[in-house]
Amino acid sequence: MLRTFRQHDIRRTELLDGPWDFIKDPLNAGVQEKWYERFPHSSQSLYVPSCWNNELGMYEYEGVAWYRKKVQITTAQHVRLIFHAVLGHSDVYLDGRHLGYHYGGFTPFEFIVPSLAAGEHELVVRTDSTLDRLTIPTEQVDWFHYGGIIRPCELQCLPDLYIEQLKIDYELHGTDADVSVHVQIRSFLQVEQTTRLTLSEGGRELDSEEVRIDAGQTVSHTFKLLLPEVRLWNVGHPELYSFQVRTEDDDKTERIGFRRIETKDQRILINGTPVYLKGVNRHEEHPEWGFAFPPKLMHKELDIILELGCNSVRGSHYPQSSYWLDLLDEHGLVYWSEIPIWGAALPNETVSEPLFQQRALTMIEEMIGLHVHHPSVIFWSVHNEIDSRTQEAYGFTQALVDLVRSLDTSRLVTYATMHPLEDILLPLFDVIGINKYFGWYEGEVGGFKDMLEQFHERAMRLGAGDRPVLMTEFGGAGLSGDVGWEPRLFSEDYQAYIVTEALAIFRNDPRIGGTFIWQFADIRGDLKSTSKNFRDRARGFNNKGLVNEYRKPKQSFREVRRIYRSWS
Ligand code: ADA
Repeated sequence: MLRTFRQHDIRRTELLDGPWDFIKDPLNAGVQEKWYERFPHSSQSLYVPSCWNNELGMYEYEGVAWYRKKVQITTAQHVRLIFHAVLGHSDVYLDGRHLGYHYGGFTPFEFIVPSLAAGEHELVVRTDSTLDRLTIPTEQVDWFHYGGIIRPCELQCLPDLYIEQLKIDYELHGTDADVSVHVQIRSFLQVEQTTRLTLSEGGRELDSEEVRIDAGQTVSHTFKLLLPEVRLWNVGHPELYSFQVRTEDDDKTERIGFRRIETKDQRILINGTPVYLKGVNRHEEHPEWGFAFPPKLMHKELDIILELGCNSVRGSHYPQSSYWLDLLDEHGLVYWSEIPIWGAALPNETVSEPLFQQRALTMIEEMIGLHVHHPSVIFWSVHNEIDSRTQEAYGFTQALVDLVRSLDTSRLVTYATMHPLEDILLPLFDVIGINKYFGWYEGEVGGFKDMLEQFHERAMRLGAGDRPVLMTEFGGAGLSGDVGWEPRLFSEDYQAYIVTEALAIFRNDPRIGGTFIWQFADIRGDLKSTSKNFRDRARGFNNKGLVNEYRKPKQSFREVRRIYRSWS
């Protein structure tokens, strides 16, 4: 399931979930041997969506793999094929014809196939999960980068005139909203055609317009309306509005929430009121499902996060499922969305490489396209822990930030720095996130105080003293079940000690606007990276979760619950 609500009442859509033929291609022979025309006999089938690393014998497999699905089309029709997320490089073939290539991992891409004949068709996908120095993330990364088609593949049947895009913008004046609903309609016809376009909200018709579309063209139409006294979305007050656009043969629904995000005097304001963020870092990962995290579990995840007393989640370190964001919208939690640039071990030269930069820009564009209507999203984050002390980083970051601002000015642009005392990027951002591990990687947990003093003073000098500062990562590992009488390294007790001490320090610093504990749940680590860089990862896991990988609470969970719930 993709969303918690219906996006189409008229358009026919089908998820191609279920078993697909599957074959590994470790020697990369498939393209040469034209497997997209003659798919080799495969005894294996794999459920889609899933990650292949959760299957027997494939725990560590990184590389190329092929998928095939037979698709039945009952009558000739225009078809839209949407891949909601495939990890790494993907090439898609339909009946032996190359439809296109996509690089990414956590955002959708699509192909339109006009007038597809009735009958059986063969859909083949070649994927390559290999990480290298120019992939995002690169080969040095602190999570297990699974492979596979991790979110559903969707087949939509399109009418001759179809709604290609629906984008909703608004401006608030008090509680009155100036709303613009931008609709793009595309025609497959050889002749000019008119259609009636109708806009409604929550089932109530708001406007209707006759639109003319030239043969084979796309036309844009914007509905402008003033909605007086809208109910505002806020933390804990999830007021939502569903806008539907329909033609005679097609429709699309998008859901938004009205709220105003600003910063003032180091505070984040939602609808003019400061909010202190009580959050966790969440990887969308589970030992049985990898990144193909099932919606049912998201409901439980949300319950646990609410039980903890959180009002916000950082989506570390990549765009997470729309279904998850729907749940956050519906429960009034704030979300931080970011692309998977994980920089702690990123060489400086990499950020200047044109291919790497292009991939990052595309990922930003796709992330914003995916999440732009969710009221829960109030941060767009452009990278995590790159070497923010260098001119290379400055140039690269400037380009990313400019792109975000050209696409969306209604949210805050941010990042997470691991060099708070030497970082030269601070003035580029609306909000600054700090990742630091006193009590774990460096010194005593009390070291946060001194670091923050120096940081605030430096931010002031650099002209960024008014920016809200969030503690976006801090914590330590606690092996689930390892408890004792004193807080030994790696025990649940020591982890709970670090986290509680750190939270007390941050809460006492009036210049900190929120805390995101690293991390919500234990996650599987990447062995290639782990063996080189992360020798402290017992079990091959990053054990800094407040709950273990099966979401069983550790002592730190109970301590944080007590603290977060006591903070108003
Ligand atoms: C970094 C990084 C996280 C994780 C963490 C850790 O700050 O952003 O992804 O690797 O450190 O556990 O060391």
